[in-house]
Amino acid sequence: MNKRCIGCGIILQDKDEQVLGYTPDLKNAYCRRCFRLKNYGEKKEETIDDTKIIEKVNKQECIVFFLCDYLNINRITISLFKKIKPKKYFVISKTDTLRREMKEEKIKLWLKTVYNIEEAILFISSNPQFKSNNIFKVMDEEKINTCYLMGLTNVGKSTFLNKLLKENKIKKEILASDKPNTTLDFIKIKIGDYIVYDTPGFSYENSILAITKKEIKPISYRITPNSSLVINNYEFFFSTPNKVVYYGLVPITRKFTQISGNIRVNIPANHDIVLPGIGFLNIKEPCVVLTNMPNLEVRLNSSGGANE
Ligand SMILES: Nc1nc2c(ncn2[C@@H]2O[C@H](COP(=O)(O)OP(=O)(O)OP(=O)(O)O)[C@@H](O)[C@H]2O)c(=O)[nH]1
Ligand SMILES: [Mg+2]
Repeated sequence: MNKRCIGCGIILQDKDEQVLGYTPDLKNAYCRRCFRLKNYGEKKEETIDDTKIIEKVNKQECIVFFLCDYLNINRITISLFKKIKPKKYFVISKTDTLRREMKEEKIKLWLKTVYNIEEAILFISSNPQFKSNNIFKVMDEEKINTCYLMGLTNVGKSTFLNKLLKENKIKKEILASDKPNTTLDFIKIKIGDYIVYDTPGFSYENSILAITKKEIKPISYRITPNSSLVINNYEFFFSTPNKVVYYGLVPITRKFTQISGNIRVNIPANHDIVLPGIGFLNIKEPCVVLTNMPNLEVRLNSSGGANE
């Protein structure tokens, strides 16, 4: 049987240095890429075929835990979730990054109303100080012993699996990192009677993906008429006064000039402009925004009860 790299799941080979999975010695546990990523933080970009991953999982008899951190909940990730056919759970990962005032029940209700999520919603964190939903208990209830951890790259799939391994005193470590697409192939891990698969993460087609690591700290802005907010090449111009709260992971700047974008978007009161891979802007007052961001998603805000 082909031996797989414990770091990323790819089949190990000692024939071609230019091909993924290369190791000079097949006795090694890690391929050369993972060895270098682990020891020197080096990594080349790899592309993952989202459709193939979903097609493969859709043929399995299993449960899918679809991980998504709070800032990456948007119509792109939700549409990936909806393509998954086996029994699935929507799992909010990295709950240690949520503000303490946010209530799980309120977030659940918002996901149901705004994104029509009918499935059960769970909350997990890899931080040992935070209580996670027990996925093994869920598997017992469903009477299925195989599960797949799926989701965008960097949402914490491998870190969560490492937490499960540690809690079950299994000395194995899957590679987890700040770099996108750390996991390259399915990694099968047996924990007692359960089989947990780690999978390669999906990526946004036209967007960066900033990594949620610390508590999300909203930043409030009082918008003066005829000024803009600029985030990662995207500009949002307001002609009327407003109050905006930014929940995001990349720097935001203000500009007091008209912008280049000419797409007009109507924003109802307390709605978000969604910034895939970054977070969102919560716009408090109804307004028209001028922007250069195409296909903008506007949705009802969820503060999870934090702003009530
Ligand atoms: N604060 C916080 N950070 C986390 C948590 N889980 C993972 N991270 C961080 O998020 C980054 C990505 O974690 P990974 O476990 O490699 O993510 P992944 O989903 O396996 O990514 P791919 O293999 O690329 O699909 C790492 O820097 C982790 O330290 C968590 O529960 N809380
Ligand atoms: Mg991974």
